Amino acid sequence: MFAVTKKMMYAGKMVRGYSVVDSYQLLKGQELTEEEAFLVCALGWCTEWFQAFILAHDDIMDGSHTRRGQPCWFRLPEVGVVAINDGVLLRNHVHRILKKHFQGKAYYVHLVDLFNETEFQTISGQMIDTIARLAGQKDLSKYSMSLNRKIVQYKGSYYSCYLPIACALLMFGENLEDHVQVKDILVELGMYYQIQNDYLDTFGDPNVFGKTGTDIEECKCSWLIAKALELSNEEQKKILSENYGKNDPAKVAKVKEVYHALDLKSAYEDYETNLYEKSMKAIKALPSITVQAVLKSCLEKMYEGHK
Ligand code: GPP
Ligand code: MG
Ligand code: MG
Ligand code: MG
Repeated sequence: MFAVTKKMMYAGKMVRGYSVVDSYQLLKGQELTEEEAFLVCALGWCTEWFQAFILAHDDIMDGSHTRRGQPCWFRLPEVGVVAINDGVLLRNHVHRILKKHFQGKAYYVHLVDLFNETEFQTISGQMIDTIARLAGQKDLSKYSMSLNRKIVQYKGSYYSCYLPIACALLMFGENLEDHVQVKDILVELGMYYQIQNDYLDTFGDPNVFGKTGTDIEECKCSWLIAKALELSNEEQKKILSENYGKNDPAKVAKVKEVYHALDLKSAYEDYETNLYEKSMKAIKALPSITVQAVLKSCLEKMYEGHK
């Protein structure tokens, strides 16, 4: 039996890579051959190299300091702007791995297209994230839940949630066009994943999450500020406008005070609970029990420690 086990601890949880492997194992429902185990791991690594490229570049653009409990790659004195080239190199690994191991497979062209499309969606999300910031710096009232939804959908959802399971489906011989509902469910779940990222940027413990948040200082249109603007009165809106997006710990503290006064923690927990129930209902309505199992496993993993 070629079961893939989590024997070693890596810097990073590798949720995307493991998601490819776990999903394929559930689809197959029986022991993988040695070749299948190798190929599915190679695909898992493609999602991880893709994520490494994204994060190396994202940390430069966000002016971040730490990632996975260490200084961001570009912060190392001997790296600096060379991190741009390193990111592109990581991204190129995806297509080199695909070519080397999948070129002869019928689904090769679909894998290549999936990674290309996911990259386009992710960089488009990053573009909306950075353009929105310019608007928000001038006028915070431009931020809204619908703008945040667009950002989280494109910059995080497709590559974090849809990509790994789509890889497993392709390798299993499925046609992705036959799984439109699966995609819709995963995109919603992926948005939750990114909203959790927004939430933890302010409310997470840096010692646990391995990074210090910069969303308030960087004036990001995060789920928290969008929700705060939705719930706040005029006085609170004024405090947010005067203090959001400034690299000043006293101003950041004032924004956090408003977040606490609005009890954003409860608003986030309500969103989390509703999404779980909505997603589970949609999963149970899918025609294939096997595909249901893949998505249920994904849902449960995302909610581990939350429910
Ligand atoms: C995560 O946003 C989004 C990405 C990592 C997509 C970036 C796209 C690029 C083309 C670089 P985030 O900045 O909130 O993530 P984190 O909080 O982990 O820095
Ligand atoms: Mg970012
Ligand atoms: Mg970032
Ligand atoms: Mg973030």
